[in-house]
Amino acid sequence: MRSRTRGGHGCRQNEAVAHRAGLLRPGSFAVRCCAAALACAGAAVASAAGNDADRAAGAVAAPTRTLSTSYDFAAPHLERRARSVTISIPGCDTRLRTDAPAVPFRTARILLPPGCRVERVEARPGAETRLLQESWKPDRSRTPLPHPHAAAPAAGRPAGDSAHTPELGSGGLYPFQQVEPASVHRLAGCDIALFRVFPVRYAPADGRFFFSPRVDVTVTVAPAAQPAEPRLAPRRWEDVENRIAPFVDNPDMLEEYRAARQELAPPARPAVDYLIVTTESLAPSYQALADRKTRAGLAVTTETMESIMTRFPGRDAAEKLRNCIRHAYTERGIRYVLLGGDVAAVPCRYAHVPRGPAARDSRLPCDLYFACLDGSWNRDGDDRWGETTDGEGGGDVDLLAEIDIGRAPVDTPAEAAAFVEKTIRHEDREHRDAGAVLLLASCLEQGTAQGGAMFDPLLPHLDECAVRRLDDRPHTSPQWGAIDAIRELNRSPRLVLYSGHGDREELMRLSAGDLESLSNRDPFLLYSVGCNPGQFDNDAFSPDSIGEELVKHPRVGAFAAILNVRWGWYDARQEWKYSGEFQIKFFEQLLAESRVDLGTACRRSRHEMLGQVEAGGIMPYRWCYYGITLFGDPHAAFEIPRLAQEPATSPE
Ligand SMILES: [Ca+2]
Ligand SMILES: [Ca+2]
Ligand SMILES: [Ca+2]
Repeated sequence: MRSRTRGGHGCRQNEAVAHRAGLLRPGSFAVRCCAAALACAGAAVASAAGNDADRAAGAVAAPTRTLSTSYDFAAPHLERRARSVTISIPGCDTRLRTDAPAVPFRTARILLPPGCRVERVEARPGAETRLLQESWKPDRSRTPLPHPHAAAPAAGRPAGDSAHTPELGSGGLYPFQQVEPASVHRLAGCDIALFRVFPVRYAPADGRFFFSPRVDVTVTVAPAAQPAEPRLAPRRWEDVENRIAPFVDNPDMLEEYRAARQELAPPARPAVDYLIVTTESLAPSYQALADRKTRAGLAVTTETMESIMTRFPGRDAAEKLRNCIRHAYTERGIRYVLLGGDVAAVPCRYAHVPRGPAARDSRLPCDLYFACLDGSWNRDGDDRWGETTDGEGGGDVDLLAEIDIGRAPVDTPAEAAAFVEKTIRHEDREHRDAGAVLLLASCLEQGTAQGGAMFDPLLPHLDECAVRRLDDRPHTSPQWGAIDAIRELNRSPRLVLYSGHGDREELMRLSAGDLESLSNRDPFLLYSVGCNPGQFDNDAFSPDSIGEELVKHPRVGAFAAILNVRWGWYDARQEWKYSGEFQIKFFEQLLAESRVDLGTACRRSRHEMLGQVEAGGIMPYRWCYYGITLFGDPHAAFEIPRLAQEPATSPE
């Protein structure tokens, strides 16, 4: 059976629809918004709502209100290992903190009323809690491992990682509470609060597990301080609604935003869908792409960095560029941005995720900065963008993207022309072997860990494809090399996935010199979870990173690639954790509709992972969130052949 209940974007929307119709699909979690609470939430109410005695006595009512939501959970699946039990629930992710019990959770996403903040959140079992298991130990999270090439992870813990001493809540249960706040993020000026809801809790004293098939969550909100800077006022409000409605658990709250929204004056300039940012010297090379997008029905405009530098405010080129994109979003309604140049032409912004003692270890070139347009991403104004307290009011930075973005990592008109030619060829001509998929996997240095294990959760999605593999399994030494990889790539697969170690100059066991042997007749889409092949901020080096070379190679190689700009991450026993989870979500998004844009699939898959993003410790999920980068046209569509099935509901 296809795993369509793992929390895909469309899936959530279906559930919301199912609930409103009174139908709940078996085998998945379900959401119930408390009608009474939401009705009561229609106006600001006192914490003791309706307490006339208090009002009569002149008591000042705290202007709080509550939002209530119920979450139903399918029965847990218990997998016993030698000394422990792994618990999973359809539709839930797993909370991983080193040395703490690995427990399933579901991310609750609550659209806050306009101008409100979270004051507190509470949860209680909505149905009888069951004893699930006795005298067993839960699987404990291991230290996450990076994918550095040919370097076995150092003994001990990486910098920033520390053993998690579980704090026990009432009754000696872990997690401490049944719900915990994760973060608050903003989508086009609307605040969405994320919480982790734990249906299973564990009593370390006697090894008992308790399962709550339903959890009722109550969020109390209060008026927030006026934001330091005005909220984004997007030109296309319908786009915002179409994105938020399937994403949150209480889409009815959009009504309040609709009511509070001021009617904007008619825009002076026509709307634009697709913005190309490049330089004066590269701009002519993108004309063919602009023409192609225009024929596809998009309104396209091009901005040059030379012009942006003189017309937009900002402390540096990256901030000026972001202000240009914000302006194009709010005034002209852009949906896609192509950053049409390598870092020397179109700047990058470094985001900060503390990792090691050297400052350079903690900096990731992060194009997400140009797609998540709420707030400044650097509230304290220092030289570190993207810190976990760099958002509005000291909270997290904005991690909900308003637009879809990709980068063409080109330096010369010839490279830009090669990129455009492959992009158009992919768009105009059906791949001659649409179902051809190549999976490349290498052994990992940590014990018996195998990159190939990362593909196993994906295989149900590839039922209708002709899958070929190069895989070291079950061996723990390389069983294939560059010659084999070139041979398979030259069979012209349409989709190539690589799971294993990489480096700036090595990917799929190929080095830059090997690329001269490529002769694939149709360009492919590449997704790699290995370290560093997308290290595009490398203009001090030549050639570029191997991922960039694959995308800009004339006529052959990839038309688009999704790559790590720095490390990828995995777990020694569950290799598909961390980077692999983002990859799985990406494919779920591709499968959610018949044709999905690559930029859209990247954005949605990130958003699906948002409940995992950490605010402390080693932060592998945040690392992935910042570092996974699309090199290619964000509007390029891609379709995976699949079994006939009922059409999924389109969230946009
Ligand atoms: Ca945002
Ligand atoms: Ca900062
Ligand atoms: Ca570069």
